[in-house]
Amino acid sequence: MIYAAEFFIKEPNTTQIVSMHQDLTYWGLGAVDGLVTAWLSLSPATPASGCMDFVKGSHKNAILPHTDTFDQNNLLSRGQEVAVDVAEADKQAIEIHPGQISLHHGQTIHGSGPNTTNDRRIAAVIRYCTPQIGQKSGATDYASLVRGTDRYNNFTHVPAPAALFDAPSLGLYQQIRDAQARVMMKGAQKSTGLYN
Ligand SMILES: O=C(O)CCC(=O)C(=O)O
Repeated sequence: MIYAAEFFIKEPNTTQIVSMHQDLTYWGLGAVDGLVTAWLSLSPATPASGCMDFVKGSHKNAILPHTDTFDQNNLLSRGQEVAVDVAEADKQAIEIHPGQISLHHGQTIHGSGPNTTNDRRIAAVIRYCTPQIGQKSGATDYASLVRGTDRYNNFTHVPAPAALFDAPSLGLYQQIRDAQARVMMKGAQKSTGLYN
């Protein structure tokens, strides 16, 4: 199933970063193996343009405590940062080029630096999950079946949009976003503006 699809765009010569974090921290899905992010590079992702840095083997950790920084310079919803010191030597920059993907587990510690180049750094991110996992907070959660059969019914199935920007699909998108934001922003003292 596709759990989420989004763009991570850094404009040329900007300071925005993604702090080191584990994706599963605030998603309400628990510590699960059944979720992987495919990060598709649509422009060169290099150390200079702010490619992702990963901590090798870090997916074997539990979900670690995170601190909300609410830093406007951070592309994450609450500016969350893993509350452990990650040594520079433990970060592995993964340089990839248009058409290539990297895959990361939901507990892998990762982040990225600023884009210091004259080109946009653009990634299309697709988060795939197995139907066995599901929202643990009790809230309704959503995913799109892309192959096989869902025998678990943990997610409300999202159909493909009937047409580009058609009103019912946009309405459903807003409903999904609101539901996921409520889980993701639970307990947050404020917002970085990504979710109201
Ligand atoms: O695009 C980035 O720099 C970070 C993306 C990210 O954290 C993710 O896809 O989980």
